[in-house]
Amino acid sequence: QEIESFLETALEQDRFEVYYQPVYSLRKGGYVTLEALSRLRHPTLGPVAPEVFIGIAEKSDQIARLGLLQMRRVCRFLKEHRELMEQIQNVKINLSPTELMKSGHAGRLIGIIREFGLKPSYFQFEITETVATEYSESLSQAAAEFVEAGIGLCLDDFGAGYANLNTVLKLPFSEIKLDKSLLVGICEDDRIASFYQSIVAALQNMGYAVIAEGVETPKELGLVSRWGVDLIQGYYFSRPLPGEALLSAVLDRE
Ligand code: G
Ligand code: G
Ligand code: MN
Ligand code: NA
Repeated sequence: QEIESFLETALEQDRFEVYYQPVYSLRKGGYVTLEALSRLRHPTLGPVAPEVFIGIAEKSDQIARLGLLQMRRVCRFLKEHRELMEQIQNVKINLSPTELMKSGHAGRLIGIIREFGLKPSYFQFEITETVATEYSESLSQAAAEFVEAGIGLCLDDFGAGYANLNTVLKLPFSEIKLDKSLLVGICEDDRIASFYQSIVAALQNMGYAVIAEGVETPKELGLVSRWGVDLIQGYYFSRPLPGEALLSAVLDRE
């Protein structure tokens, strides 16, 4: 409850931050995309976990307001750093079910991108499989608007709960992000390793680009790369970083 009113103040005063976690392409040998992740700091309690404030915000209109604020923040950052945009293919933004089912929200997000003079195709929206499960007319309509505008869709957290063929087929995803929980045990248990490898093969055979999330160790990296995964997001390469640190991490690599 205390966090709820703190959230309200943070929204009114635009006090959220955006961190960026770069995604590495093994084939290209460099970072090719970024995921924007919201951060919030309480003056006395310290950092509030995104799981906590996103969860609370999703219970009301707050999540849509947060989505619009963060969209502006990301656009402002990109506009100020054109050199980053030349290096990176797109930026991934997380969207919640509730905000997508709100009528007019998709159009407002696209409107912000255009207002900043940026290309919609420079963005990719991440939707969690739980979202895709709570399938609705308004969700598919929002997805169609995004695709029409040239915005790509990524199925987030695949394997964390509701992974099945229907979830994958429901919306026009171009990319699928394998949840970090799927990596647990791949180095120790051949069956778990086979499972991960098979999911990668199945999704790639269906035409999806696959991202391995949560890669932390050289051993994990070695395995997923042998299994044909090109896109790697994880602490092995980089944690989520504040804007300035992200710029030096991505631009220094050339
Ligand atoms: O780094 P991490 O703890 O940031 O993120 C936790 C979860 O919070 C992620 O699964 C991510 O999808 C979600 N998340 C982070 N930022 C945002 C945001 O701005 N909007 C939405 N809807 N979800 C977010
Ligand atoms: O939206 P999503 O749940 O995909 O957000 C990614 C989450 O995964 C963020 O909370 C981010 O901080 C976290 N994450 C990214 N890479 C790693 C990693 O290598 N290890 C762990 N433990 N978490 C990671
Ligand atoms: Mn995500
Ligand atoms: Na995820």
